[in-house]
Amino acid sequence: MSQGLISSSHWGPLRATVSDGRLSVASHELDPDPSPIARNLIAANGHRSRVLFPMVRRGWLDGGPGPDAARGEDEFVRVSWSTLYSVLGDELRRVIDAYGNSAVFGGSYGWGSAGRFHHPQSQVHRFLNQLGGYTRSVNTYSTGASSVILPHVLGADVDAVHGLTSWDVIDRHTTMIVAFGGLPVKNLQVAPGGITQHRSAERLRRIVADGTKVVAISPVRDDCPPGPGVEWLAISPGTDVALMLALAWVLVDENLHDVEFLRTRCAGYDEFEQYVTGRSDGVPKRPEWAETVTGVPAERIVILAREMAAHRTLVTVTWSLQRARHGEQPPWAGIALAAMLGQIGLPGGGFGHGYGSMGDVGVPQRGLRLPTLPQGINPVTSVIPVARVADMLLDPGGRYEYDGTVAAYPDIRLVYWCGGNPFHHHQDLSRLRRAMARPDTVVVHETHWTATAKHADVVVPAATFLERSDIGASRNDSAIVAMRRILPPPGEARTDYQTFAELADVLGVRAAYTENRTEAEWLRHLYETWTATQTADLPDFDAFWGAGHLLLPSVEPEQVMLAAFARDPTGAPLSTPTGRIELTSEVVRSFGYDDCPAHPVYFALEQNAAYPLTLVTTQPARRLHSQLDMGAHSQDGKVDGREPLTMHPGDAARRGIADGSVVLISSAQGRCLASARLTDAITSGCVQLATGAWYDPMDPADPHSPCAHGNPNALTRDEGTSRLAQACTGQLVGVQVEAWRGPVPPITAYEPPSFTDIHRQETRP
Ligand SMILES: Nc1nc2c(c(=O)[nH]1)N[C@H]1C(S)=C(S)[C@@H](COP(=O)(O)OP(=O)(O)OC[C@H]3O[C@@H](n4cnc5c(=O)[nH]c(N)nc54)[C@H](O)[C@@H]3O)O[C@H]1N2
Ligand SMILES: Nc1nc2c(c(=O)[nH]1)N[C@H]1C(S)=C(S)[C@@H](COP(=O)(O)OP(=O)(O)OC[C@H]3O[C@@H](n4cnc5c(=O)[nH]c(N)nc54)[C@H](O)[C@@H]3O)O[C@H]1N2
Ligand SMILES: [Mo]
Repeated sequence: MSQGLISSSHWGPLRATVSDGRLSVASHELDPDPSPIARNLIAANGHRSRVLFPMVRRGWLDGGPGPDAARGEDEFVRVSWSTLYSVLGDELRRVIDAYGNSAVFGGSYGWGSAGRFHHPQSQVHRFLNQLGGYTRSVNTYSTGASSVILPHVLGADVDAVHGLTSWDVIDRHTTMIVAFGGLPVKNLQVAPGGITQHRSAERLRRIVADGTKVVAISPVRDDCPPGPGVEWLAISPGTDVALMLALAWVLVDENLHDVEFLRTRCAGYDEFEQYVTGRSDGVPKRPEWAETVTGVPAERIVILAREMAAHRTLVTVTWSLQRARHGEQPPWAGIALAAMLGQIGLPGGGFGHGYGSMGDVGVPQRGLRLPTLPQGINPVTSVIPVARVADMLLDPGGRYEYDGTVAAYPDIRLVYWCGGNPFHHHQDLSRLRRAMARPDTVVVHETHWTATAKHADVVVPAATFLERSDIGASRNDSAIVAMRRILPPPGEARTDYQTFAELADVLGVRAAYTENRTEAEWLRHLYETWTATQTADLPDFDAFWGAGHLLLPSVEPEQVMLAAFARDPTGAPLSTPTGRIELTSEVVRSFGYDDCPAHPVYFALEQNAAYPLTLVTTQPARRLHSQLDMGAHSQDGKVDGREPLTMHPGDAARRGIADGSVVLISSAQGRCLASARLTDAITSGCVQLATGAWYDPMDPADPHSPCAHGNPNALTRDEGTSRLAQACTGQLVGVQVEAWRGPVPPITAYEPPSFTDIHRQETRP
């Protein structure tokens, strides 16, 4: 029997013990394949980068609220909790009274930590709703383009589409997987809210080991586990749609497409075919054309198309492909290709989205409502697509288009972030610094001194998930976990709930916010209101809490996406205007967007001769985003403390770059350092740098100084996918790489800012 108190994280459940103040973390016996990301927890606990006390930025405290370019370089002043509640309460009141609730941006995008009650976004939204609401954001950085295009094409929400064919069905029925973006196992460690029993990686490895033909189309070889049937098809990043169109061209040319499926289940195929054959635009999408664009040999494209038609084929597209300019196109073109094969709705065939992107994709969907903290009602109608945050702050009143609408950016005076790290997730960080200089006040609740916390005026020290009790649950997970408080919060850190309750008190809405419940009472309440909605006979709260987890009834594992529709398209129509799969969308056409026309189209990446390499900014294998980057597992992946840039030896030799040396990466937006890692497992012309190294501008006073640590968002471009989705395009950016000849700067990202302690009248460090 394992020892230790149970908790749960986005990368899985764990058991933790504390002896002599030292934390140790072990896996949970329920989990057959625990993630080593948990190792990062040890160093993060008690790390110098923890926010220990309420802090207010010097310039804001002395000069009052207002735009200030000193955010990010100023020092802080330690204040008491009562001072913090009073100055922050006054400021919220001032902004809301003077400018209205839409002047408060409370989108607060980010993953926070596992736990349904302390879910930071739910807490901040519930709090701001008690005050009359806030400007919110819609969609995600994850699937921002898909979430807008897929409803037009399939009449379904992206969450209802991704991975709906389960791994079990793929294992049993699929004979060929054509994986655009590959099937990277590294990404299967996590799911929002946690994975109690990691099984996806093992299922994928088994499918691959069994000899299933897998064509992993990616600039990176390691994007698929090795197996006898695995072929790496190296492709130039951003060109997948060209390959899809050429495969479609061969299907038409050799009459291998399923005319009946296209006629009865799809709308607008003819127009798409005219584009494929070049009758509409004069460019036949022949394999020879695609070879010059993608780097994939034309003969291979011809044979691949024949193989796809001959097999039970799953066409899958990772989410990464839609996190780029014109990101609407790869999932749409992937659906068109799968539709031409006519296997949508057949077990193991058709289209998939996000296999290899997230641990819960391909896990049978439970459609489970989770225990959820009610957020209340937000009467404010002002809203932005999530990745347009810097545009909003820099251009109040500016007009933008989105999914057929035109709207104006609100005039934001106060930015409130709780549970996210925009200096991790957003693009073009020096532009974000300029944007964050614009509002009167920036408030950040953080556990650690991230770059976002350093750019705030009011920094609220937050307890981590190990420092509070909660209920861990995730949408398709097999269990619900009783998360126990393992440690007391260090210094004066408090849970976000405690902070909001006290702030609500200052603002006269405490009872509405807390409903007079303590944390323990809320957990019981959320559990009981949740069990009341479930049909299964579930244990009461005390039994659940005592047991440590609750295994949920198993679900039908043989799920197949769009099976009912494919069997009977008129009896079970899709929720599109035609009831069919829209390969041409009249609704999208009616928007008149040249950057997202009526059917899938190939757009070439913008080229800039000064930045001839394409940087791919993938999810980090050794951490979750920026979280716990100071931990041992994350640090073990760095070279001399810097994030590695994967590069082809030929590209390196031409630039005089040696393996392990420090390089300077430049883009039209900015610069950062990294350590070169040379390997022929990457396509020439492409370099790769994972996200999540904490942003570390060499000179915080100069917004254009390079990041010393290797944060790719110092380089990326802050531009929407298209006028349709306006989604994040952070995955790809044109760069140049050169050997770094200057003195190698230290990594200072984890150092807390200097602050004055008015209690002790001293300055640190
Ligand atoms: N270039 C590029 N950029 C990308 C991507 C990419 O592919 N390329 N991917 C994008 C994607 S898909 C995503 S989802 C985003 C991820 O972006 P984020 O979700 O913003 O990244 P995290 O590092 O998870 O940030 C969560 C923050 O919450 C804090 N936190 C954790 N628990 C708590 C808590 O209980 N309370 C409070 N107050 N804070 C807490 C953590 O310390 C951390 O700083 O990044 C996006 N950015
Ligand atoms: N370990 C770990 N796992 C994670 C996360 C994490 O932070 N850490 N984050 C999670 C989150 S929030 C999300 S949204 C998902 C994201 O899931 P994805 O967006 O799918 O993940 P990425 O790792 O960014 O990209 C997957 C692969 O796509 C390939 N790729 C990139 N561009 C192209 C291209 O143009 N063409 C082709 N063919 N391939 C390309 C890259 O080589 C990369 O390895 O990951 C989740 N999983
Ligand atoms: Mo994501």
